[in-house]
Amino acid sequence: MTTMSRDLHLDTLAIHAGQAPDPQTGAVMQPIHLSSTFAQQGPGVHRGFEYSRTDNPTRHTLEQCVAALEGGQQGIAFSSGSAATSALLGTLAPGDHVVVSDDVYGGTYRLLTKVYAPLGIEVSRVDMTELRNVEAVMRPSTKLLWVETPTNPLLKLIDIKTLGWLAGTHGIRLVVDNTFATPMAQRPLLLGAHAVVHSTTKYLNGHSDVVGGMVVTDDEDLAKRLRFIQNAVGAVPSPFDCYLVLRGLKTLPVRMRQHSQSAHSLAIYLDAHPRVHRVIYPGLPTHPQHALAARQMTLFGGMITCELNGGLAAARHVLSSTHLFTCAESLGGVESLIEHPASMTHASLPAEARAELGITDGLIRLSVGLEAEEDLRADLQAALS
Ligand code: P1T
Repeated sequence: MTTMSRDLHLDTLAIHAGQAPDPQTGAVMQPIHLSSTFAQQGPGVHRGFEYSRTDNPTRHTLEQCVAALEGGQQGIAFSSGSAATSALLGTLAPGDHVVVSDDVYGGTYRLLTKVYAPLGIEVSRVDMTELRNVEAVMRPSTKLLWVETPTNPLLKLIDIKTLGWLAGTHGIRLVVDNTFATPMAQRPLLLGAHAVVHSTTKYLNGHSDVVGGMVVTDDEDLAKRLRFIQNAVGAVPSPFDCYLVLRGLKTLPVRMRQHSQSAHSLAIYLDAHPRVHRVIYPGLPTHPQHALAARQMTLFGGMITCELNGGLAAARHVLSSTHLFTCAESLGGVESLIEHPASMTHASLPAEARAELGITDGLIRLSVGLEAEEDLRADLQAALS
């Protein structure tokens, strides 16, 4: 299935890639292989599986499915998005330099500065919406460009094709965290990225009941090193979690279309609301990189960030007044969530960095779920009144 997969549509791949009815029983759905170990005919003679930390059939299927969706050859699954990020950073050596976009998930910034910087990895944070900012900080020791697009939480758009070209001319790698967009909205490997990272916790699973991560790459050498880290460190997802993500993936295309449609209309509604200072949504013509969004993305996604008039007090009021939008960290589930980046997801960013970026106390982030859009609008309307 995965060898034919490139010619099929994403809607089809989401359901079938890496999956065929079980040859022994005919089961149409993938079995959950809970076994931690696998019988060998003799020492080292086996059917591809020895021990579940090293490889597991359910995990293997998930890796193939996500790789096909991203248009890549190799998927390597981890027990969280942060573990996937850490595995990629673990391929670096002391003295290596990483350029990271200034607006990234707080936990990614924390990993870089609090775990990898003390081990000798050098980090430059820049606004990657301008190519010249990246070029200005690159050094002979630069090994990775690390991009989120849209960024978390400010939904800035970064040009993957241009940065893929820049990385290529320097013989280094471009990593794109595709958690917010998903392959339904953009496929970074096809635009020149060397690896894609996901928190599968979010849209790929889509039901807020799994924590997981994934890296997809066509780079054989990188894949080999990541598989080594996957096995040696052992931050692997359980077979049950892999099954849940596989199950979630089957509806990813329909979910993403609906998330995007509802988010787009709510963004338009919020943009006209007198209590809202500004709305950031890639699909709005007022978004500073709207033209890039239209070029690079096939859907604008389900995330909206907006700044309320009235600062922290207004944000607190809205977050404690909505009923359908639950105040919680995370995103990408069928249910709508609302959060306050400054005190929740991005609290690990130093206050000066937050201020410099514009993560103000009045900023709120919405993950628009699959409830009726009219009900979500009424919920926001009541909370804003
Ligand atoms: O939570 P975990 O599965 O470890 O994934 C980390 C991660 C990586 N990349 C991006 C873009 C993310 O948004 C996250 C996690 N983000 C949240 C929990 C959040 O609410 O933004």
